[in-house]
Amino acid sequence: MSKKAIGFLLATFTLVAVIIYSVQNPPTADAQIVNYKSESCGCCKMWQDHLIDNAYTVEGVNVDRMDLKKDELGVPQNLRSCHTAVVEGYIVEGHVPAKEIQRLLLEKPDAKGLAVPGMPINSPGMEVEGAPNDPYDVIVFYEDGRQEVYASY
Ligand SMILES: [Cu+2]
Repeated sequence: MSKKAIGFLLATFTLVAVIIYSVQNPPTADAQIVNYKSESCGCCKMWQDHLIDNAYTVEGVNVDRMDLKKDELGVPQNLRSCHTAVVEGYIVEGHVPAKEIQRLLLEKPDAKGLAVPGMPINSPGMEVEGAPNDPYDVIVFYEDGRQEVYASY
């Protein structure tokens, strides 16, 4: 085999190894999520468990005044829910599915964050056995006030 052919094979093997590695270790796998919540909030805790089940590292931080925390982080009034999380500089407000956080971290839009306003029944962490699903949108919001539908459930 020529040196060139060996070089080509090595390059190919390296590329394949890198691809396999990145598929098995998506960039979100070691994303640190800090979740601000009230100590008494059960669904906030259930949402954290949903993230942990999806291989995120979550630190829950109990806050006395969530309204002040949301003011400080700049969560728009109309998008507010129970907990407010921060991941890689993005705000994640409310019961956003882990899948959409993964998409956010892959696409890295020039946005401020994602939100699921309110607390829709059967969104992650809001499971109610036997209750019909509340349809809901995941909203992406921007520094300049723009808000768009990111995903619909
Ligand atoms: Cu909640």
